[in-house]
Amino acid sequence: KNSHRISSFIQSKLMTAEDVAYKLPKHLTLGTSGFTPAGYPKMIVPAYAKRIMEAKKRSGDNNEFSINLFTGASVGDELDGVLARTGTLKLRIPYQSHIDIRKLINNGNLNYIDMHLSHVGRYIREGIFPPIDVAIVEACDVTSDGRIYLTNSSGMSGTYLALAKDIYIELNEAHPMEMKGLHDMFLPDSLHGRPINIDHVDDRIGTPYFQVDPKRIKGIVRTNVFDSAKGFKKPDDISFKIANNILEFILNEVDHGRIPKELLPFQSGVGNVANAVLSCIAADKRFEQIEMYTEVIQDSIFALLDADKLKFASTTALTFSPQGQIRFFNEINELKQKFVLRPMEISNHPEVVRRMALITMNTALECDIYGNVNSTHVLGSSMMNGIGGSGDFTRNAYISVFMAPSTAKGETISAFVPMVSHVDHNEHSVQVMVSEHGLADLRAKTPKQRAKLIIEKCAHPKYRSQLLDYFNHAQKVSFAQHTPHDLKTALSWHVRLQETGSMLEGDTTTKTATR
Ligand code: 0RQ
Repeated sequence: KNSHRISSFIQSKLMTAEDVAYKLPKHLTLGTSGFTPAGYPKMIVPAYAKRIMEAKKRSGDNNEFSINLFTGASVGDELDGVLARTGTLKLRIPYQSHIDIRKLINNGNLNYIDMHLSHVGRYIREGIFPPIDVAIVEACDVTSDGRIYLTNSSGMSGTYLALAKDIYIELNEAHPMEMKGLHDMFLPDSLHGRPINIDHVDDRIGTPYFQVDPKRIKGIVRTNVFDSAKGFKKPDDISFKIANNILEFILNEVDHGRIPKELLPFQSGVGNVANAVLSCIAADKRFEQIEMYTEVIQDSIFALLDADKLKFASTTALTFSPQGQIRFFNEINELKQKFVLRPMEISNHPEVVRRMALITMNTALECDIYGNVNSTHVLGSSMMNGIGGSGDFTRNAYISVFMAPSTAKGETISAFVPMVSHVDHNEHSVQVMVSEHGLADLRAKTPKQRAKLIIEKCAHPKYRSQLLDYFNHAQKVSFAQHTPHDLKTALSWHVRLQETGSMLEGDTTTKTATR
């Protein structure tokens, strides 16, 4: 554990989490640091939740408090969990992955606006969303002239610090002072802005801190806690197969001169498959050094570092397990040269993403035979996490790849369906679809050619003939032949899943509908 030098400025602002909890308004729009879940505040909000619960007990009034919670992306239980359990959350933006928040959303008890992360700042600056009353941001240092040095994520911190009426800082001493210098703080102009001059993954255009008028900092709470990111799970066989299919595709693109030999920067989402891709690159002699331009870096980066294959990584969060955090902090001086943390308004900005010429790799819940992807809604209605940055990156990618295991829930669900029950990424943006069975290169293909490829290459053998039957039948009854559909049965797989617990025709082994 580190012990920070507490300056007289910090000393003059010190408060306990409980002190702050009693200063926060009862009706609050709160903007916090934190992204997937890294660098989020961990002490003040649990104290505030305690205050709310005590007040509720005393008065029995459920409407005495109401909270809108704005973050960068998903945050830990100390923020999403404790607030969800107070029953006072009214609005949550823009991305979450907490079980209690998800329950509230899907029971219809919490307004959730699922949006492209690159749009969030604008919506707040322009007053489309309510203004930020209070920003609570985790930092590793604060200076008397108001320079705030962030911790494991950048997310929306800069924007909330710029816009909030009051600022509270959690000074987290678990982070070494050497974290200073990792961040590159720069916010875009509104409307006709200056170009964002990032030409290379490692370009810096801002400052390592975000500066505010120190008078706006109303209090500083000392903490010493790690982020609650889960431990690193070794990718499974299916993830490795998907990863290998992607890498073979990339090498083939290099052979055809469409990707340079030194490759292009990678963006990858969170989860098993994303980790497997990096593990495979680390182990595969055909790959030398790679660059990342992404939102989230997980523990799988260490395999690349150990193989000396990481040239540079630009991200908005370092989402490490406790072991990963310890390793990163121990090697911070060395590793600092290879990382930059950017605000998500920059990391996800279409202008920069397009200029970076990225190979993007994100995960689909389901994909239809024509290449439309659903990443967010189970059975068209139940929110999983949110679109996050996947749309920002996909739409502006040099090559956009979507990956999915071909089935879910013990093969009762096919990830490849006649028509997706919700569209996040449409057929015009999805260029490559891949499962453990193979890869469908959808570029320059007509809808009917795409359908054949997706069924043949990606679908699970168990569902292939059922998909072909649909496709053949659709061509017979469709209103027109460009993108043939039978509108009567296009969503029948989802209806069957809801009614019988399986998408498979004649499957009598399951009875419970999946939620
Ligand atoms: O549920 O654990 O209960 O079995 O969905 O699926 O396979 O564990 O995959 O953790 O990578 O999540 C799309 C949700 C995938 C994620 C999604 C069930 C499956 C399992 C999770 P169980 P896996 P992952 C960077 C980019 C959108 C945002 C994004 C996501 C659970 O990747 O949120 O990409 N993406 N952001 O069983 C019903 C289906 C299903 C299904 C899988 N068709 N129907 N359930 N599952 N397919 C990050 C940010 O932007 C911040």
